[in-house]
Amino acid sequence: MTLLDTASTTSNDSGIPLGGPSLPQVRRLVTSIPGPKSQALLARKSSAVAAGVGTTIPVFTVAAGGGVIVDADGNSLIDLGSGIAVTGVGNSNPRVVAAVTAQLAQFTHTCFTVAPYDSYVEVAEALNRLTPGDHEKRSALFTSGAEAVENAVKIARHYTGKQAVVAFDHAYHGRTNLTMALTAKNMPYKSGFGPFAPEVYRAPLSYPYRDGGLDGVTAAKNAITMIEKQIGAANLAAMIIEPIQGEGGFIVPAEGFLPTLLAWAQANNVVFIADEVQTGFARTGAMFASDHEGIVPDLIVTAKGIAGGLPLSAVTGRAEIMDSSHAGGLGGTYGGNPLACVAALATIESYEEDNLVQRAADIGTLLTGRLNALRVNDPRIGDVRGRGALIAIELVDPATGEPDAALTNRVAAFAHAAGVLVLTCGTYGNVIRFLPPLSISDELLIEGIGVIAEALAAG
Ligand code: PLZ
Repeated sequence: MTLLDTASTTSNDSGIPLGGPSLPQVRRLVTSIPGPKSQALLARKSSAVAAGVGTTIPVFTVAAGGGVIVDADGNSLIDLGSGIAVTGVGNSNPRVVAAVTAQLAQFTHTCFTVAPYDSYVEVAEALNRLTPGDHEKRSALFTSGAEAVENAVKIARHYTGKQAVVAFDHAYHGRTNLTMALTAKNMPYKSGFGPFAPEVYRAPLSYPYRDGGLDGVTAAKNAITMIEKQIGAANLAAMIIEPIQGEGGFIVPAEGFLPTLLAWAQANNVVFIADEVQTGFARTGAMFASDHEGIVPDLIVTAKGIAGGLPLSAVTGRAEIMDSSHAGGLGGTYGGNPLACVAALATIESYEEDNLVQRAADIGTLLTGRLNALRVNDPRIGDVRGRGALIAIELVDPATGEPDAALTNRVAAFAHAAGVLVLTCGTYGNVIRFLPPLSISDELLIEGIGVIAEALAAG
C-alpha cells in the first residue's frame, strides 16, 4: 500500500467514485466549472447556509484522494490546497480509513475527561516525541486550531501569573474571540465582530520582501524594544508566532528572527508559543517549521495536518508549564475524540513510514524551481518563497511594487475554471499559495503549475 497506489477505481452503489489514492490521478473537465449539479447545490447553499460561510471554488466534492478532488458533475480537479494544509497524507489515506473504520465499530465517544482511552495517550506520546526538543513534555488535545491556541494562552497565563500576550503583524491564529484579537487582518476576519479580548498587543514582524531585507536579529530587536517599552516583560505571559506565517502570506522571517525572540522570551519568563497549525507535520520539509532554525519553543500548537482530515488539535510543551494548571482546568467535550486520535496515529505513521518529510522537501524543490523560472520572465511575480510543500508567489505591480490583488484573483479564478484548486492569502490579498497534499504526483504538480503559468499569461 503506497500513497500513490493506482489500483482500479471503485465506486459506491450510486456509481460515485470512492476517494483515496485509487482515484484516477488526472485533471479532467467534463462540464464547465461549476457544472449543473454544483450549480444546483450552490443555489441550495445560498438558501440554507449562512452567507458569512464562503467557499473558494464553486464546486461540490464527492470524492478526493492522491492529488485530485472529484466534484458532483464528475470533474476531476488538481488539488493544490489540501483543504488548507490538512490532508498532508492525502484524502481518505488507506491507513486513516482502516484505523477510523475499526474505531467506529468499537466506540465513537466517551469524552476523554469522563472515561479515558489509550489512543489519546498514544497521540500525546507521539507529539511529545516528534515536537522539537528532547526535554520532558506533556500534551493536551482539543478539536480546532483556534481552540488549541486559546488553551496555549490559558496555560501560559496560569503558569506565569501574567496576562499580556504578544502576537505579530500579519498573524493568523483563528476566528474565536481571543484568536480574532490575536489575528492581524481586519477583513474578513474581524470587521464588525468586536469587541475583542483585552491584553493582546501586536509587534512588528520580519518580512524580508517588504522590509528592505532587514536582518533577522535587527527585526527581532525592533519587536523586543516595542514590547519592553509598550508592555513590559513583567506583564507579558506569552509571545505567539507562526514560524512561517500562513494566512498572512507565507512570510518566512529572516534568519535569526525567531531564535532572537525565543532567547529574549526565555530570559524574561515569557512563554514562547509556536503556532504550527499550518506549518506542522512534514509540510515544510521538516516535521515542524521550528526545526529549520533549530528553535525549541516552550509550547507548540498543532492541528490541521495532524489527523488526515479529522478534527484534532493539540498543545504540546514543557512539562512544568503544561502541568501547572489544576485538574479540570483544561478540557472540552470532544477534545481528543477517539476517531480523531486513531486517525492521528495512522497519519503520523504515514508521515514517518512513507517518508513524507522528504516528499515535502522534494515538492518544494520542484515548485520553487518552476516558479522561479516563471519569475525570470514575469516581473509581476515579486517574490517566490516558502519551504517544502508550503510555497507562495507574491504578485505585484512591477512599476511600483504595490500588491496586485486584482491579478491574484484573476489568476485564481482562471485556475479554478481550468480545474486547478489553488488558494490565495496575504494581508494584501496578493499571494497565491501552493499547499498540495504530499500524496500528489509530480505529473499533477507540474500540470498544475502549467495552468498557473497560463493564467498569468492570460493576465
Ligand atoms: N493558526 C496558523 O493557519 C487556520 C483558516 C482558514 P482552525 N488557518 C486556516 C479560514 O478562513 O478560517 C489556522 C492557522 C494558524 C490557527 C488556525 C486556526 O485553526 O482549525 O481553523 O481553528
